[in-house]
Amino acid sequence: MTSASPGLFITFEGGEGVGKSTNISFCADWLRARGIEVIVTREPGGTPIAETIREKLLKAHHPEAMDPLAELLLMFAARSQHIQNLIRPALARGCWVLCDRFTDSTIAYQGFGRQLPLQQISTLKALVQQDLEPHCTFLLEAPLAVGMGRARGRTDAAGEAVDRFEQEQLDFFERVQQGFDWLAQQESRIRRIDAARPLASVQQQLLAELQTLGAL
Ligand code: T5A
Repeated sequence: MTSASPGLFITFEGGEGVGKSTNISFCADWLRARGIEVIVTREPGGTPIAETIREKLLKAHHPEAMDPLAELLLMFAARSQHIQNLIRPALARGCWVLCDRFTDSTIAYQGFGRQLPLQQISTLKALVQQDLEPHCTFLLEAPLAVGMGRARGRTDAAGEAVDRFEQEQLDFFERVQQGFDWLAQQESRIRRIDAARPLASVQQQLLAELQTLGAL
């Protein structure tokens, strides 16, 4: 978080289907019931231009393969738009911003998954984020089979097709998971949440964590 921002910036991270959207919504409702102004947003996306970039990034089939560096640059292009037009203004107004994925996902998916150099990501991160860092990150962790099974159950129930990332092979997702594990060891802002447990138990831990963040 920037030192000038009165709001809190909280990100939710983890692999496919671990429960980020479900739990962001739960945390937002809980905070709003306590009179806190909350904005829920996501990456890639969050503003009209960033959502357009998201469509290109997630679209399962293109007439050509997406170059990994182009994918990385698009993630940061969407992020720049999101930070400038939504995240920073909201924090400056004193809102809490709850964001479904942020740069930790880029490190895990493009850095570890696609095996792009972490130095390139670090350079882009400095350019795009400057002094902005999440105040706190909840890393939802579950075995791959659990998360992917939940994600598949949700897309089947909604009649949706799998996106471009969900088409990847198991070894890609294993590297992504190693990336999140590595990040959790580097960054003290990351709080690990065992998301394989029943939802009520996951949410109990999230509330306990939220209560440590402010005078709630
Ligand atoms: N990406 C993103 C990058 O490669 N680089 C980047 O920099 C960024 C920002 C985004 C894709 O983009 C990639 C990563 C992604 O592949 P997305 O649609 O945001 O795509 O994909 P996911 O984050 O995977 O979203 P999902 O909606 O699939 O997963 P969630 O949000 O983690 O899971 P959720 O809440 O939808 O839950 C899934 C199902 O499980 C149930 C829920 O009810 C739901 O049905 N569930 C539980 N069931 C039992 N017990 C629990 N504890 C449960 N928690 C949830």
